[in-house]
Amino acid sequence: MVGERRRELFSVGAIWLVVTVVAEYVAVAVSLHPPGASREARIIDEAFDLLLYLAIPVFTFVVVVVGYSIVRHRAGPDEELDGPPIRTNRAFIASWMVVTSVLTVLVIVPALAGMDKLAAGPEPGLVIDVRAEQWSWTFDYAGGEVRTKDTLVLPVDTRIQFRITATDVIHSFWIPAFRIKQDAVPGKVTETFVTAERIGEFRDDVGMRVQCAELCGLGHARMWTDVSVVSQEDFDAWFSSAGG
Ligand SMILES: [Cu+2]
Repeated sequence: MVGERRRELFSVGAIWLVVTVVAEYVAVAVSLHPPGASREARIIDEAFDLLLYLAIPVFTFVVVVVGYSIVRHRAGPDEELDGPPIRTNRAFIASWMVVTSVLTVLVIVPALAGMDKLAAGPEPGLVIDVRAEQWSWTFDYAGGEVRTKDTLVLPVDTRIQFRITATDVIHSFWIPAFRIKQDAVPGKVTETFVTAERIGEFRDDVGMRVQCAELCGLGHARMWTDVSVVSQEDFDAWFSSAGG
């Protein structure tokens, strides 16, 4: 009986190990992220990957144990009695609590380290005031010297501070390719920082857009604006031609 149980534990452990190695390999080999175009996107994708690598063994453990039990221990067609009652297993409970506690602490690490990296950065080289309303975005550059509504034009490799507010209801300022999202709240100014690292625009990548991410009424889904990241020279030329 004990020998049989040991053999089963060994089989389950071996299957778990193999499935986990395969799943980790796939997770490393296949990129799950949509294209990223900012410094912040790299930091957030890194944290996401680390959390995924930590989650895989937990997921495969549950799937393998349940799958093994279903296949190996299903009741036969004539078995109508309940199985033997299981009251408790102190060793299992203790180790389960220790392992899950350690994992819980570990998943905090990439989040804290990532937030630290996001906060660290040079002084912003450009401040843009963002106003959200039903159902459009307005961008004021350098205190209102230049105002745009149709395209958010940004210089590459410059840390930009967005000061965000709303005039009517709560909206959310989200640029998928930059992995940043910040609520736009009436009567309040929220902020977020981003450093675009790739020249490009919406036509190359649908993630390059400001999209409202807080359901704000009938026009919510259409509340989006192109983002265009250009070189510093092109930005300066655009800025002066726009009246700045
Ligand atoms: Cu909105």
